Amino acid sequence: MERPQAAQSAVGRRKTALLVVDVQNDFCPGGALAVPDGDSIVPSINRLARDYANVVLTQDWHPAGHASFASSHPGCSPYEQISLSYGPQVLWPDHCVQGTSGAEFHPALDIPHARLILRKGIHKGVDSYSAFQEADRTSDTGLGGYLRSLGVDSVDICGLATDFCVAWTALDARAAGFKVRVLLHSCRAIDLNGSLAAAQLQMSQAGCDLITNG
Ligand code: VGL
Ligand code: ZN
Repeated sequence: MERPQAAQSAVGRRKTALLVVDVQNDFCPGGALAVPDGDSIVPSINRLARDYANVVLTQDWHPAGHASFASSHPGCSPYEQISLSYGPQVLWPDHCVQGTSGAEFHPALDIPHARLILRKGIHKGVDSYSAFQEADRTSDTGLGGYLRSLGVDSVDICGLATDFCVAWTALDARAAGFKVRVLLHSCRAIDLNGSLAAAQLQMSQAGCDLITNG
């Protein structure tokens, strides 16, 4: 016998997780690395999240003196690119330092049923835009295995910033074999030297669906 429609869609929803990337004070207006309009996506993310049984929040979570901070490299300024042992690294203002208010989620983010908070960028010498793999491209965060073990085969991604942590997370999710939709209306970008256009091209070339409506 056919399963009822409601049961089918409930199962479908469980197979798709919502990843809410870095909706933190430091990435919102007034924060250390404010993304223009970053806080404007919070209401739509709260609404969106109600439709998902599996929600993962990511949190950029750096120790003081992190390698991605310009202040850790004498003579360097924020938004400059340098070369680290694992490759090129954009330098940022100090942001999302572990335990500070800037690292907390935006106070209006309201997703009490989120089941995992994944902290990334926790190693002093290695950045991690991606929620799946650190910038050395070898250290795994465990997120792929976690999602697989729940039977998740597809991820919808929203949050901050479209052209850095959202994009790297989307590309790594594809590389790990997940279907990927990027909900662009619930993302905002930093857009540094054309980084938004480049990230969108890379994501679509990698087979991510970029969703602009909704
Ligand atoms: C991010 C720059 C540095 C992001 C995190 O969440 O997109 N960008 N750290
Ligand atoms: Zn960071």
